Amino acid sequence: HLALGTSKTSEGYLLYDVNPPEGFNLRRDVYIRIASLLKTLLKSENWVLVLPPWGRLYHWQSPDIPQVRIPWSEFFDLPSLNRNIPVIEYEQFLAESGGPFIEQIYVLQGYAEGWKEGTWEEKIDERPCIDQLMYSKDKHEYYRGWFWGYEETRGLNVSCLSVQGSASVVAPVLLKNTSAQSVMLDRAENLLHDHYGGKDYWNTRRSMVFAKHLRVVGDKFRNKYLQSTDEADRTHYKEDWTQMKVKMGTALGGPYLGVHLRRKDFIWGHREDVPSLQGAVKKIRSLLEMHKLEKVFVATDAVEEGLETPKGGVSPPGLIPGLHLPPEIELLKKLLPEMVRFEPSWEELELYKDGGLAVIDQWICAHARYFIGTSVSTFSFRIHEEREILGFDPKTTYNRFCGEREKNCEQPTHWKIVY
Ligand SMILES: Nc1nc2c(ncn2[C@@H]2O[C@H](COP(=O)(O)OP(=O)(O)OP(=O)(O)O)[C@@H](O)[C@H]2O)c(=O)[nH]1
Ligand SMILES: *[C@@H]1O[C@H](CO)[C@@H](O)[C@H](O)[C@H]1NC(C)=O
Ligand SMILES: *[C@@H]1O[C@H](CO)[C@@H](O)[C@H](O)[C@H]1NC(C)=O
Repeated sequence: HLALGTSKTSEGYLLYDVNPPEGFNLRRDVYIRIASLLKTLLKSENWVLVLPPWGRLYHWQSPDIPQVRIPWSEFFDLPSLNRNIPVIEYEQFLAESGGPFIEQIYVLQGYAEGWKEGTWEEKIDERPCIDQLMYSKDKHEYYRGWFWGYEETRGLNVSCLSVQGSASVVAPVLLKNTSAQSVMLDRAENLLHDHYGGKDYWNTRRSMVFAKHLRVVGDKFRNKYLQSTDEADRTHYKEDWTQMKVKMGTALGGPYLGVHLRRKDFIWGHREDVPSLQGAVKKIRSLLEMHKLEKVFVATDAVEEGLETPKGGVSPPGLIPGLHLPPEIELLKKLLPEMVRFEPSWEELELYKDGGLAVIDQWICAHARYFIGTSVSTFSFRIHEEREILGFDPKTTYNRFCGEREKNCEQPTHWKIVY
C-alpha cells in the first residue's frame, strides 16, 4: 500500500464538482481531465486532488438506501489511483485542512459571446457569472452550496471563470492568480481533455481500478454462472496496474456474449439509434450463433415493474415527471428466457449501492468473449476502455445495437491503448 499521506507537504488542495444531472460514467471521464490538470500543477508545486464524494445522482434511484457522501473507495481502489496522482478522500481533506472551508471556488462557464468560427484559441478569463450562482451567502458572509451533501462546508469566495480549452488552461490561474490553499473548480465538465487517448489519458484511465470487493463479486459470478475464469479466459490481472502490459488481442474472454442494453431515458426520448427489445433480441440471437456461444449476460437499466418516472430531484432534459413506464424486464425475460443477469438481493443493493452494481455489471461485460453495447452511452464506453485494458481484440469490443429506423448505423470508434 502506498501511503495516503502524500498531502502532508502539499501547497494546494484541488477540489472539483460536475453539473448535477451528469451521471456516474461521464463523471469518471471528467476525473481523467482533472487528473491531467493536476499533473501539470505538479510540475511546479505540490498539489493533491480531493476526490469529490459520490451521491445524489439522478440515476441512482434505488429506494430506501441513502446514496450521498459516498467515498471513492466504495467503487475504486485508492492505492491504484495514488500510483497516478496524489489523491485523498474528502473526509481526509476535512481532517487535515483545518475545517470545512474551501478558500476559493471558481465556477467554470463558457464565454457569453460564444466563439467565432475559425478562431479557436485556448483562453481563460475572470468574467461575470452567466447563470444564477448555485451558492448563496449566509449571515456570516460565507458561501453555502451543495458540497456533495456536506452541509457544514463553506466557501470563502466564489467567482466565475470563462474557459475555452483543455484542463491545463486552468493551471496558470491556480499557480499565479490565487494564493488560496484550497481551490474548487465547479462545473469542471467545461474543461476538455488535454490529450484524449494519449499516454497520460490511458495512465489515468488504467489507474481507475475498480474496488477489489466489487471485482471479487463479479469474478465469483463469472465463475459460477458463466464458466469464466481469468486462467481459461486469458485475462490475467495484476493488482498493480503499472505492472500490467498486455498485448492487444491476447485476451480470449469467457464463453458468453456480453450485452449492455441502455433503456430508460434513452427510449423515453424516442432516439432513433436505440433498438426495440425485439430488435435487440434478434441481434443477440444472431451474435450467439455467429460466435458459437450459448450464454448471454445482459446488463441493463430496463424498468423492473410498472414504475413511474421520478417527480422530484434533478432530471435529465426531455424527461416527463410521473410518466408510467412499461415493465421492460418482463418482456425481455419472455423474449430471451436464457439470459443471465446479476440480480442483487436487497442486502447486496444496500452494500454495493447503484454505483457498485454498475461496476459489477461493467466488470462482467468486460470479460465476455464478445461485447455489444448501446449507441453513445457512457456506460458502454467505460466497458470499451476496460476491455482495451484487458487486451481484447477491438473487433470483439466496439460494437453497438442499431435502431430499426436508423439509416446509417455507424459503429463506435476504436481507441488504442498507449503505454
Ligand atoms: N447496474 C446497471 N446500471 C445501469 C445500466 N445501465 C445504466 N445504468 C444506470 O444508469 C446510469 C446510466 O447513466 P450513466 O451512464 O451513469 O450516466 P450518463 O453519463 O448519463 O451515461 P449515459 O446516459 O449512459 O451516457 C448508470 O450510472 C447506472 O446507475 C446497467 O446496464 N446496469
Ligand atoms: C491572472 O493574472 C494575470 C496577470 O496579473 C492577468 O493578466 C489575468 O487576467 C489573470 N487571470 C485571471 C483568470 O484572473
Ligand atoms: C474573490 O476572488 C476574486 C477572484 O480571485 C477576487 O478578485 C476577489 O478580490 C476575491 N474577493 C475577496 C473578498 O477576497
